[in-house]
Amino acid sequence: MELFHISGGSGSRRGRRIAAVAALAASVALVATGCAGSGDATSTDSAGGDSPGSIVFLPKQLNNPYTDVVLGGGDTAAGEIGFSASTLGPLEASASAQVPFIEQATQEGANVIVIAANDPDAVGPSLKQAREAGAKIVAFDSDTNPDFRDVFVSQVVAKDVGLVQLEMISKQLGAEGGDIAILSATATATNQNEWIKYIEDELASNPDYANINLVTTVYGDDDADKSFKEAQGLLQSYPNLKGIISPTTVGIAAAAKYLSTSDYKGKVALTGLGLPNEMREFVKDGTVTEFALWDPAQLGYVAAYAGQALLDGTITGAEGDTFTAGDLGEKTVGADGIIVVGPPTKFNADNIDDYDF
Ligand code: RAM
Repeated sequence: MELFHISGGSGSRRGRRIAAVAALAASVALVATGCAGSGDATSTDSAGGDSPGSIVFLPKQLNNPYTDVVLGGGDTAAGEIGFSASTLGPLEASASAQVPFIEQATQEGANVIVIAANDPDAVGPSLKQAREAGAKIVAFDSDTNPDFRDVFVSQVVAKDVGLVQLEMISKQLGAEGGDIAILSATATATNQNEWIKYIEDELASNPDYANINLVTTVYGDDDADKSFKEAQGLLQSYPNLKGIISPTTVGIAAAAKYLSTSDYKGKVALTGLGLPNEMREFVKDGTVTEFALWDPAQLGYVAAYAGQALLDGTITGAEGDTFTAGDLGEKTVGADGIIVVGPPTKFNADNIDDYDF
């Protein structure tokens, strides 16, 4: 089992973020050369002996550029708070891949576990054990079954994530509409599945979208190569396809790469959720008109502060609880223990150069 650790650093906020990304790159490089093992944690007390406790970040997978940005924000907040911070996680986003890492975090006595679940239930028994051992559980990015966590930090209201993608594809298809497909992440991912459900519900109920026909949903597993092949396969299976929605940064970048050198460039619309730095070239070359996302660093940042608030008793996860998330100010726990970070942003040729993540 491959295992990674990133120690929480000290120094300036910018320095900490860079350190986290560099450490991540080094860890992945170790795997690439076959040197990775189940190494022990080497967490750093970033408050110099006065740490409020330890926080472990457990993203869906480590080798995903989106994860790097999220962890950068988490590390910044952990440094501000004084948490001893580390990161554990698998290289693939499969349903049960996170379980051994949760168990390890529990054995190491983690006070807070921040997890983006690859499957809402597969992580349940191990999270239950972590809680019994005293850990607070913050889900972020992709929720667990609510029974297994204290709060869920959601980037954007889930329904709005679905609807913004439908609005964009509808605008790009124009009055004619046509057949579309979805290229998603894994089939078990809580976040994508929830967004897709809102897209399907809206397609079925909103007459504005009567001219759009969703023909299939395929899964690239947040693996760039598999996502590329799935995009290629969609156009082979559905030669009349007019558009693709990819609600994953890995999927949309891979589909854009495929379309950009195919005959479908500029003819088949592609939208969804992407990182501006990965999508810039495809916006500039005319493959993609518009896509959306949020600031992933803010997600990690708020999640760490939510962990602190749970640990010091400021919040319990009850609706109406409030806490201060550092520079991002006061956040409120909503229904079902959900904390929303902010609205989505749409990126296109006019504004993409204003963003650097
Ligand atoms: C991918 C992951 C992540 C999701 C983003 C939009 O990086 O699936 O969970 O939030 O896309």
